[in-house]
This record gives sequence, C-alpha cells and structure tokens, in this order.
Amino acid sequence: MSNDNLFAALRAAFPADLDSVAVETDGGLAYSWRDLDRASAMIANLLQSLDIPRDPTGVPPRVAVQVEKSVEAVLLYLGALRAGFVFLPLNTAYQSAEIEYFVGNAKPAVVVCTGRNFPWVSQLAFQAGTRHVFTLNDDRSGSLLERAAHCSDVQTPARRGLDDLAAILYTSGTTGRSKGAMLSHGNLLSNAVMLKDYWGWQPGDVLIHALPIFHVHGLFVAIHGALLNGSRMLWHGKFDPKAVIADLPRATVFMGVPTLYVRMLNEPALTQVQAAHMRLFISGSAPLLIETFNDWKTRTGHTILERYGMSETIMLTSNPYRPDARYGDQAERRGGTVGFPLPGVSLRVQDEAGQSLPAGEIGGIQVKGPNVFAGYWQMPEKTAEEFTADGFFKTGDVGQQDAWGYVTIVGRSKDLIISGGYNVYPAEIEGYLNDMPGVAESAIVGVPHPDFGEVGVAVVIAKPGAGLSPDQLLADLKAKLANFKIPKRCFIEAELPRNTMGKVQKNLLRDRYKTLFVPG
Ligand code: MLC
Ligand code: AMP
Repeated sequence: MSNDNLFAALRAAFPADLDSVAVETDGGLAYSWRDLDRASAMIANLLQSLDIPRDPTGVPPRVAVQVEKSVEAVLLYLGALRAGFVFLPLNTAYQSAEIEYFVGNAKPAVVVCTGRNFPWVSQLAFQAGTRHVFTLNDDRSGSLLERAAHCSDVQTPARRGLDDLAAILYTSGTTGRSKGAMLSHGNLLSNAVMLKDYWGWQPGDVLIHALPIFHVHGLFVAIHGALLNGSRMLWHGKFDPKAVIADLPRATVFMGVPTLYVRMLNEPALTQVQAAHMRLFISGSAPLLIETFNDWKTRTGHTILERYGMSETIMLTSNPYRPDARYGDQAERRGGTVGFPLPGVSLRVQDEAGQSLPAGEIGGIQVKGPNVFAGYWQMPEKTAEEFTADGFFKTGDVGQQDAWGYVTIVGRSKDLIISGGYNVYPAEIEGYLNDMPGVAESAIVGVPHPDFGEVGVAVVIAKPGAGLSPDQLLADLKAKLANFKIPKRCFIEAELPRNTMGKVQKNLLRDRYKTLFVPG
C-alpha cells in the first residue's frame, strides 16, 4: 500500500549519491542528503517516542515551532512530517500575547522555541496543556537535538493519506482573531509536484534560500521545490542583498518577496555578468511594482516570474516559465500580472451578487483545486463563510482575468496591509490601540513605501481631555506586538472621516497619507 506522507515523496527525490551536498550555509556548514535523512529520522523518532495523550479530536499531535532560521529547523519540519505530526510554524517576531493565542488555540502537544525565549514560551505552553517543550537555537544547540541524539537514525514515515493534516499556518483574521489554515499532505504534495514541472526545475539547479521559513513562501514553495528536485540549497540565515548577489554565480534559482528585489537593485554589484548563471528569478507574496520588474530586466537581463499564492492555497497562479501551450505559444511573463491559473487550479472572478464576470471585469477572485485547504482550525463557521456553495474559496483578493487568461490583482476586499511580504491586519492593531488609556478610537491604513511596498500608518483619536503622544503609543504597541506590525507613523487627529452609515472612510485616510514615504 502506498504512503501519501509528503516526506515519502520528498525522500524519494533525494539524489542517488546521498553523500553529495544538499545544503550549504552562509555559516560555512555543509549538510549531505544523508545528513537530512538521518537527522530528520532521529527527530521523528524522538517525537514518536513522547508520551502524548490521544487528542479527543482524533487529529494527530501538533508541534508548534518558534525558532530562528536554521537548517535544523528544516530538519524539525521534515521530522514532524515523518512522524505524522502536524507542523505549526510561528513567526519569530511574535511576542507573548500572540504566542499565548496560538498555543491556546492549537493546543500543541509539543512546542519548540529558542533557549532565550524558553522561560516565557514554556510557561504559556504548560498553561495551555502542552507537555513537551524543547529548545532549538540557530547554533545547533538546545534540548531538541540533545534528546534526538539518543534516537535511531532509521525511521519509516508514518502512514498518511492525501487528506490528512500536515501543517497549520496561522493567518490573521479581519476581525483580529488569527485563523489556522489547515493544509493536508495532498495540498502540499500536489502543489509541489505541479510547480516542479511548471517552473521547469532541472538537474543541476541550485536554489538560493534567503526567506524566512515560517510562511508558505520560504517553507513550502522554496524548500519543497529544491528537495523534490534533489537540488542543492545555498542557505542564507538572514536576507542580505550583498550576500545573495555574491552567490548568484553559484546558483540558478532565486525566490523572493518584492522588497528583496528592491534591496538588491540598490546594490551596484547587481549586474548582467553577476546574474549570468541564473535560470529563474521568482517573486511573490506581495505586488511587484512594474518599475521593479523593468529595472530588474535592464540590470540583470532576466525577466522576473511573478506568481500569486496564499497560506490557505499555496500557489494559485503563475506567469509562464516557458511558453504555455494552453494560452498560445507567445505567452510570456507579463509584468503587473500574476500570470495564469496553475494547472489543476480553477479560478473565477465574481461580483458581490455571486455572478461570474467576463474577461476584463473586476471582482472577487475565487479558487478551487487540490491545493486549496480544507478549512480553518476549529472554526467551522468561518470556514463556511469563506467558501461558496459550489466549493470555491473566496481569496479576499480583487482582480480581473483578461481574454488571454492573465490574472491581475488590483486590490483586496479584506482589510489587510502587506508590508515587505508580511500580512498586517489593521483590526488587530486597532484593537490594541483602542485598549490603551486615553484612546477613543483609531484606524490603521496602508500607504505606499519604497522599501516595504506598503506600511501601516496609525490615526488615533484621543478621549476628551487625554494628552496622547504618538511616540509613546508606538512604543507601547512595540512592547506587545511583532515588530513588523508596528505602524511606521502615528498621527493624533480630532476625528475619523465617516460616511453616512458611520463607517470609517479608510480610503480618505489612505489618500491623506499616501505621500508620507514616496513623492506624490
Ligand atoms: C522588518 N520590519 C518590517 C518588516 N520587516 N516592517 C514592516 N514590514 C516588514 N516586512 C521592521 C523591523 O522590525 C525593523 O523595526 C524595521 O522594520 C527595519 O527592519 P529591517 O532591518 O529593514 O528588516 P529586515 O530584518 O531586513 O527584514 C526585512 C525583510 C523581511 C524584507 C527581509 O521582512 C522578510 O524577510 N520578509 C519576507 C516575508 C515573507 O517571507 N513573506 C512570505 C509570506 S507567504 P525596528 O523597529 O526594529 O527598527 C505569502 C504567500 C505567498 O504571502 O504568496 O507567498
Ligand atoms: P498570506 O496570507 O500571508 O499567505 O498572504 C496571501 C496574500 O498575499 C494574498 O491573498 C494576496 O493578497 C497577497 N499576494 C501573494 N502574492 C501576490 C502577488 N504576486 N501580487 C499581489 N499580491 C500577492
């Protein structure tokens, strides 16, 4: 009987020479394919040896992970897949209130955190009923590896079906409460297998990995891509434009959010000669400005391939790597668009009344396919709201599809700011601001920013007689929330603009502050 555990498919793609290098780090370490296999087996055996009471929901145990980027963190991901556990990655910037919510909501059997954060993370985890808290640092120290060192390096992946849960990715909700998108082995595997072909992965490809590994982009799209192709990764612990440019002659594939491309374009070392060995530059997670797309082509001779995805769906659309027969031989990578629905993905654009719109008309983007998640963790009502009666997922993105099939995203119906590829939900931050002494109400809007694409700006209304300091409000927020969520500026105003229904007119605020960081 076959095993649909995603790890089994990844393992089957390892090259025959297990002693060749799989990952080379910017810290000078090299990991062979055998190392990946053995170390992930040891972690899987450790997880499977733990005393974990059976979950009343019948769902396999969750392992929540908030650690700095390291190859060992990838080994933990692979080990969790092998063990049949559900992997739950968390942004390293999250602070205690955010972590408290995630562990309380997901009830992980195992939590892995950095040694530095162990005192407060373990306290929150134990309070939430977690029995096992391990540490893992980016210098290969910590109790996880110490314990795993005593386990066998041979392991048979737990038997899993395509619909079995493999990962939960939290994406913040419009009401402020984060929702856990449940991704199955089948969701992840089908998307990875399709992308291997669509993006023309070749023998000898080498991927530069410079993204965080707690989101779809860095964890799934990049890592699955490389592993499924048996490709070496050049591992960057943190994105540094100079270091990535220096590695281009040794690599063939790079994946980044638009901010990474903008920062590399600021470096004189980025030239056609330096990029000559590269095969493919892929961008996604946030809109790529047409200027960035054009500048990149001029500077490097390469046309960036832009694609579009979400935590709930992994990859949905992509510009073509090679001429796409379905759309005519001429189909090219077109800047400002996110390309065609990927093979197997059905995409339609609907108006608010639920009518499908013809080519060229703007509406809500809805999708269906083997990559689309099963629903939000323990939120059946929320899940039902986000799916149509005929099974399409409402992405919350607004766009159009032209007569050729190219999809263009023009906006979002969800109140969301995408800053440097991270999602920031205004409702969450407004909630924190509104709870602060002296604050009557607040509104957070996104405005254009040359580096992050978009950043949050806070507009705060004081209670009568209260004296508020914008800097103090931002400092108070910083004490509570992940750094990237902190508005870059704060203004105290007399009132918020409202329409006749009393709804805050965020478009007017966006207009008021749109030239704060970029010239008008
Ligand atoms: C850091 N800061 C940010 C920020 N990143 N603020 C807004 N938006 C961001 N994205 C804060 C820092 O905390 C710091 O605050 C200040 O801004 C300057 O930081 P920096 O040193 O310039 O940031 P850096 O550490 O270099 O990080 C920037 C970055 C990083 C672009 C490298 O944000 C990043 O890796 N982004 C990629 C996100 C990603 O992988 N998204 C994929 C999601 S998956 P202070 O106060 O300390 O000065 C998805 C689906 C799909 O969306 O389709 O792929
Ligand atoms: P996340 O919830 O972090 O997975 O973010 C998903 C959101 O990122 C999508 O719903 C889009 O709004 C946005 N996104 C991803 N890729 C692109 C892209 N290429 N262009 C514009 N927006 C994008």
